[in-house]
Amino acid sequence: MYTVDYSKPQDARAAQVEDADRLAAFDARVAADDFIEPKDWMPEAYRKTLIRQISQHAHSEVVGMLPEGNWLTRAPSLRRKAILLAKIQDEGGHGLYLYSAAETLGVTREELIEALHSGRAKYSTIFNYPTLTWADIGAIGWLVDGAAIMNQVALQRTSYGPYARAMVRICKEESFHQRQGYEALMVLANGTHAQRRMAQDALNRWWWPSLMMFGPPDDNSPNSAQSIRWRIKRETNDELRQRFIDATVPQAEALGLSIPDPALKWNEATQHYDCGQIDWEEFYAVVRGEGATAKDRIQARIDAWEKNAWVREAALAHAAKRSTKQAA
Ligand code: BYC
Repeated sequence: MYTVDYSKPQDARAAQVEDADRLAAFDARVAADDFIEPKDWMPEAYRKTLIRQISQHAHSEVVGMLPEGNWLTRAPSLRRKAILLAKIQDEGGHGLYLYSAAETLGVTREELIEALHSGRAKYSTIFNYPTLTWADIGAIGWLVDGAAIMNQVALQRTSYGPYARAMVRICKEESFHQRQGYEALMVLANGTHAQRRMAQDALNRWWWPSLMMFGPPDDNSPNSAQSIRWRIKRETNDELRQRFIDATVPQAEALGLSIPDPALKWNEATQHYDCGQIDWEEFYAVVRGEGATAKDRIQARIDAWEKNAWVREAALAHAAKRSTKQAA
């Protein structure tokens, strides 16, 4: 059994001690855009990197249910409530596909959950921001799911088969999430003065944290170079962030809302938007779990795990009873 280990992989040099032929064959398959499958040989550092990234992705999906769940009982109409409920259930499903993909690498679900609860595993910084108004639910769909799709479309071509296949379905669902968020904000942006102000305030608070979702800048991203070589990551943090900015600015203009960045400007020469400086101090503070929201998020997950233990026990007892009957 593989024990979950979030320490840094030793980089490709550690793999040199492993069988050189198998390593060469592995590298050739990755270079040929072949998928690596669970039973295939893989360098230990590749396995570790995948477990880290896939499980952190799974944790993000599940922790991401919490800020939205906060608004389920306060959705402004039955229609909005049904949509939000469906979206949150989708996120739970994404977590399950991703935990299952991580388990194919030899780690157990319990080990992964323990790493989240003990704070050893990370989850996306974006979910440590509070949802203060209904407009935040629209902003999460539009910006947070929008940023997630930008990253996940690229991950459909990641080199590990189970992760790539999980992404295909996740991307389909995320595009519905992005559209429902945009549509909810469009209603507010075209509504009363107070609703419009609420939409602008949500954009002001979610814009910069959404840009941080893509991770640190490329020159300060310790995992990127190796992950790109292994084709776990297909594009860099900065490339994906830029693509998101370029796609989202015209969407904000269509809503009649202003991006809270005075330095934002179309650059004719590069054919991209230039933007202001991201507050990386804030990003690293949120990654370290500073602030009350992070503690609440983890406590909510621990409470859910402990209070619902009876469901897991009942399911396991039922499965054991069925297999005893079948054996008799
Ligand atoms: N938050 O070397 P780097 C969703 C960490 S959820 C926290 O660039 P890497 C949704 C990073 O882990 C979508 N930590 O790392 C759900 C690393 O620390 P460790 C979530 C971050 O892995 C519900 C360190 O910073 N999507 O869609 O090469 C409702 C250095 O970074 C963050 C995914 O998880 C962050 N934002 O690249 C609505 C996508 N960024 O682990 C929506 C899959 C960086 O070395 N993940 N760190 O201690 C990825 O693509 C990559 O893991 C990342 C980071 C681009 C996020």
